[in-house]
Amino acid sequence: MEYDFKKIVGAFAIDGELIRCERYGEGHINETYLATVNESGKEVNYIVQKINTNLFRDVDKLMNNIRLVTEFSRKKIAERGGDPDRESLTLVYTKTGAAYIRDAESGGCFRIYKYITDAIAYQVVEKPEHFYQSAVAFGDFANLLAQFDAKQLYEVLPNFHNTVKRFSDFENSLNADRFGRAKDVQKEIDFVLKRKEYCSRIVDLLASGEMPTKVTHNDTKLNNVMLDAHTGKYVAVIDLDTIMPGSICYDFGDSIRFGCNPAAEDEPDLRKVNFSLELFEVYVQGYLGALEKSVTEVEKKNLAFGAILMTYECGMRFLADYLDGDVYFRTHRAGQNLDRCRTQFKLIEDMEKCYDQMCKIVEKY
Ligand code: ADP
Ligand code: GN1
Ligand code: MG
Repeated sequence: MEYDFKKIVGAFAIDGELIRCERYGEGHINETYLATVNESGKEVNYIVQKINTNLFRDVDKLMNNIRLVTEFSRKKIAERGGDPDRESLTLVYTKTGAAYIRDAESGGCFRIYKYITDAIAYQVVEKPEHFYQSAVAFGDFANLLAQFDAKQLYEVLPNFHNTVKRFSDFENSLNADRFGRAKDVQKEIDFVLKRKEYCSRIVDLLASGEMPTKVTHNDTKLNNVMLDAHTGKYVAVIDLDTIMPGSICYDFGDSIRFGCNPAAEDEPDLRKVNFSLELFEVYVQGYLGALEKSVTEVEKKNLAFGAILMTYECGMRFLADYLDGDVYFRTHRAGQNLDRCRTQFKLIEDMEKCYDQMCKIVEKY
């Protein structure tokens, strides 16, 4: 084991002996482990995460956000007769009541969540029903937090979906070209530059107040929702690091970006990467159905555009990271960020072609 997990898990309010602790999941940001503990003869699982402190500089404030949001949603879930341990992320606090520990040996920051049992986080949509369930999950999550006072939240990653800022970050990576990679990816660079006008549309609507700023999840990938292993129904929304003020067009768009593609996010064979209008409709139905009347006209008018914008932003971030030498998104092989960027651009081309149809579908619901 890379870290002394016996000691780390031992610092939390868990009454048992650690049996094993192994790498788990496919997140790009934190290091996730599945810990199995013997609690009076019973094997109980926990999710242990080493928090990415390169990115999350102020861990106290990050964890305070997560504490506030999970405690709020747990209360709401209990009030409506649900099971908070399963339907919400649940922090296990340390023996002294803290939300995380800083391990003296490695300097790493670790947190522990209760393991959501009998549930799966899918990497690609295997059945339309799963995607529908994820839409209902994120819609329901937004409803749950509708009364949560956003002012309590610390903006963990300022400008996270500020596409104007993202574009200028991209330009900086391009100008620096630290690894001399730009010359090999001119086609992808041009793809980004040609679409600069996309960047300011939602940023401006939020700034002028025409579009409401709401508490949003900001990382609404399919693999950030747990679905019941038997029924396929949604269980919980996870990965709460990026809960911040934002637009529902971002949350909606990010789900579409990831879920309406039957191939993996890093699929090297672009023939397998296609935007599915059928899945788009499935998501719209689930999401708008769950949100009901809380969606404004301006939001509705920009949902389809949000899908293109979030795909553009993500592709641009993957490309910038490729130019930077793969320092942000975890990679397992050379060229992975470039493959990720290319899948996003293929999806954008597809979406641009059927944009009118996407808008019509949104209008329908
Ligand atoms: P990252 O920020 O790196 O994406 P996540 O918090 O999304 O990390 O966790 C990575 C994966 O670990 C998820 O996709 C899911 O498969 C699994 N996971 C995370 N939290 C839980 C939990 N409480 N119960 C069960 N599985 C979990
Ligand atoms: C990262 O942590 P994860 O894997 O759920 C990233 C998202 C990207 C996504 C692309 C904090 O999400 O913004 O859309 O990868 N999270 C952060 O797959 O940057
Ligand atoms: Mg995740």
